[in-house]
Amino acid sequence: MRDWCILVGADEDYAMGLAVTLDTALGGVDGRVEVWVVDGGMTGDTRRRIARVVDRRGGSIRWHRLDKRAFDGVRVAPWGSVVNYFPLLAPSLVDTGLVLALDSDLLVRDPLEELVGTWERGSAPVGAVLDFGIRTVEGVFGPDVARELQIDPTTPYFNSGVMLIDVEVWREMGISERAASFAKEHGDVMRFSDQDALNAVVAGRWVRLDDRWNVQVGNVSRAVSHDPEAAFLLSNPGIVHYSGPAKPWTARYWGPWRSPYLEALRRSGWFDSTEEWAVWRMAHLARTPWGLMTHLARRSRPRVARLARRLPGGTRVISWAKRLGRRDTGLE
Ligand SMILES: [Mn+2]
Repeated sequence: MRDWCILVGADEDYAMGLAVTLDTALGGVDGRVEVWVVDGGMTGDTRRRIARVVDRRGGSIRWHRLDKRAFDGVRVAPWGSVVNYFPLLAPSLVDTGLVLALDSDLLVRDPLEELVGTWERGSAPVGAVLDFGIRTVEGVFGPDVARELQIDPTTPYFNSGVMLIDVEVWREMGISERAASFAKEHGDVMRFSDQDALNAVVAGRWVRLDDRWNVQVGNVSRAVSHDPEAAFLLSNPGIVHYSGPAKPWTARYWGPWRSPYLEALRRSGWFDSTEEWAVWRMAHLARTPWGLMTHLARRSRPRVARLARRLPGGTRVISWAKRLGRRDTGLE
């Protein structure tokens, strides 16, 4: 076993995303990696699927059931959950000196050893990527509150979606305890969850990792038209972070890196069979505007049609699609 491990945390809503994160993360690592999963509420079936994903890639899975009472009263973003605080469990769970804490909305493209290999042990409690949207702590707290909290307002602000945790330094500085109490006491001035609390207590003593290790698609793609660096990042990310409110496994997501994500989901080991994937894909497309129609119009193979018939209203959609198929809509 190596001297670093992966730490993730998710609930039922993010489980599908967790499958893609873990499959793509482990895909680029040779040999065995320990994967700690903080379970914020998953069904037995979901746990079975996640375990399979890790097993297929030769990882070794360790489960930890989140004790929500430990985080009673912390601030949670409206779209988030208390399981977002899973990185705070690093010092009490793992035996390794270095932990890679990953969000469950990632697509890992480059070998993680390249990232882990850059870390200089003992240099800081955390290595992370500068947040592409917020940049400095005053972006969250405002200059006055930041000063009241005794943090320089211009302190760089990191995104917590991809973090290298140096367990010894983190523990010495009491980051977990201090972040948890910050999130309880100062919830009213926070905008997000763990990320704000961690930035407040780390207060700039973090190492900036190369931006390509956490390309936050929402913010980066909005900047593409006026920022050549953003265009470069978006064209070749080491890790894609689907940081916006629409997640890529849902029908609402139409942003960059959509198709590669769905392809990665198909191959992730989440689905029990090709047929289960095909049925899921049909239902997914049916929820997108025009999606199913154009998909069927493009390739109305008998197999696809047979599967579509199983869905409510499937037959109607097929004849609709065939009619539409005579002209190319250019969608999807
Ligand atoms: Mn995220």
